[in-house]
Amino acid sequence: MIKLYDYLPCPYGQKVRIALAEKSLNYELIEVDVTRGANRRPEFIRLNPFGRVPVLIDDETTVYDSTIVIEYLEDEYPEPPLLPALNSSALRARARQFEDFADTSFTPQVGQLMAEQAKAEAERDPTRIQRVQRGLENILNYINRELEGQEFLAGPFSVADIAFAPRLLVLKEMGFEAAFNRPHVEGWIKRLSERAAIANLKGLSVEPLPGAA
Ligand SMILES: N[C@@H](CCC(=O)N[C@@H](CS)C(=O)NCC(=O)O)C(=O)O
Repeated sequence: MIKLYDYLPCPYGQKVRIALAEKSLNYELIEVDVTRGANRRPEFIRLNPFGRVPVLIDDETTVYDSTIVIEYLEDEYPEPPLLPALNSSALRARARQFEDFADTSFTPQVGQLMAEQAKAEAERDPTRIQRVQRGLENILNYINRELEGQEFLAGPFSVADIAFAPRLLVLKEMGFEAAFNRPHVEGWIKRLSERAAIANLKGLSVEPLPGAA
């Protein structure tokens, strides 16, 4: 039986839950409230010494970090695949690059915007907000160009798309229209939202989170 230690609003945990749903894998969810420090308890640090969700346990195997967890799932439960075919090395590299870009640039920047918006208006840093908004505009313009003539970012639906989905889906709620004047992004968001694994995703929220989120 698979166990997933996660906090529902965490975009990295959401990546893993999308992958589990795409692969129709059942699991037990154990909630770790990172906003209340539950991830700092010794019993959780024993699972992940870095004290971060998500952590997946599959029988004797404990894996943390969303990218590595999804790679583990891909190795252990290859169907349906979430990376391009084994003989498409270039496309596989492209999918991994987009996943890394989403994890280390897009998702944290949306997180910074959430952190600013959660503050009282007088305490917000307008320069930071402007810088982050410009950064997000640049990312979305780039993605729009990369999606021209493509359904998904790296061939068939893959980890590249999964990694963007969690934060892409909350941007509108934050008053930031990702699809605004970007027809390829608009079609992509629509295609992503129609997938059951994404449509049924729990925990979409604009709550700022500790860590890289
Ligand atoms: N690179 C990690 C990032 C995970 C992460 O940042 N998780 C956040 C919640 S979204 C967390 O556990 N934060 C708690 C902390 O850093 O204290 C992954 O992809 O799994």
